[in-house]
Amino acid sequence: VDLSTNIAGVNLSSYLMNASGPKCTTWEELEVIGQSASSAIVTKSCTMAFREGNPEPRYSDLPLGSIQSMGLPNLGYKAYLEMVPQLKALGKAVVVSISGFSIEDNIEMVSAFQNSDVDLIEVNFSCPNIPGKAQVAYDFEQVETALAALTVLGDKPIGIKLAPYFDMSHFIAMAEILKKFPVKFITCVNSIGNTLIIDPETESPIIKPKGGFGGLCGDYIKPIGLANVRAFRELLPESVQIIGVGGIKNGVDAFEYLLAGADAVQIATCFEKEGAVCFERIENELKAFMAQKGYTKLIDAKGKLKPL
Ligand code: RRO
Repeated sequence: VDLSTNIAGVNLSSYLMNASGPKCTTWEELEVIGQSASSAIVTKSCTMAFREGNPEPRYSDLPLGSIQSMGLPNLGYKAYLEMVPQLKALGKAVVVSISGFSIEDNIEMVSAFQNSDVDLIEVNFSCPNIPGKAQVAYDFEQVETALAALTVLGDKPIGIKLAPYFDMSHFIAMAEILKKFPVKFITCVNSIGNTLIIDPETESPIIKPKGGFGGLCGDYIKPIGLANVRAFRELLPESVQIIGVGGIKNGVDAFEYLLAGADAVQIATCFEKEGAVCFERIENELKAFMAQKGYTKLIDAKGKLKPL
C-alpha cells in the first residue's frame, strides 16, 4: 500500500506527520521527529519572541486523551528561521507553524519564512490558551482581514490551522472566506478550547492556568475532527487541501479521516504519550487495514465516505 501524498505541491512519503504542539519546540525534539517515520517536521507554533509559556502544571494525560494550557512556549521565530537549514538537512518536508498576537506579528513572521527554505507555512488562528486573547478562528472578520494581508507576501504555500466549529453556519461562513484567498490547505482541528477537568478528590482543576480551563485533545475530539474535515471537504474546492488532526492513535482512526476527505493527517496526543515510534506503528496499521480492503493508494478511499 502506497501512503505517499502531496500537500500544495510538496511531496510527502506518507500520510502521517506530527502536529504542531507536542515535542516540537527544541532542536533536539525536532531532530527526533526528523529521524522518525513522520513524513514532515512540523514546528511548535512560534511568536515574535521567546516565551516560557503558562505556569505548570499545564498538561495532563486523561484516560481518553489530554488537556493542556501550554500558553505558546517557544524559542521565538528567529530561532526556527535559523534552524531551517539543519531541519531541511534531515531530509523531509519542513512545516513551520506561526502564531502571532497581531496581524503585524504574523506579517513579519510569514515574510521571514517566505524568504527561507521551509516547505509550508501553517498560520495558527486557533490557540485557545492565551489569557485575554480570543481565538482568531472564531472571529470571521479578523480571519478575512488577516488572510488578505498574509496571502500576498510570497509564493510559498500558506495554510491555516482552524479551531473546531460546531454549527453548519460557521462551516459555511469560513468556507466562503477561504474561497476568496489562495489558501492552499487547512488543518482541522486545534484542541477544543476552554474545557474543564475537575479532580473530585482534591476538589481542584487538574491544570493551573486560566482557573483550569484548557484545550481538550485526543479520543474525546475525534468525532469533532472528523466532522470538521468532512464539512470543509464538501464546502471547499479541490484547490484547498485538508490536513486532519484530532484523536488519531491507530491505523483505523487515520483511515476514518481519509474517508472524511483528509489529504494527510497529524498526530498530537498519541505522539506526546507514546513517542516518535507512533508514526511507524500507525503507518503499518493503516497499510494493513487498507490492504485488507483491497486499497493500494490513498485516492482509492479519500473522501469516499459512503452514504448510509
Ligand atoms: O501552546 C498552546 O497552549 C496551544 C496552542 Br499555541 C494551540 O494552538 N493549541 C493548543 O491546544 N495549545
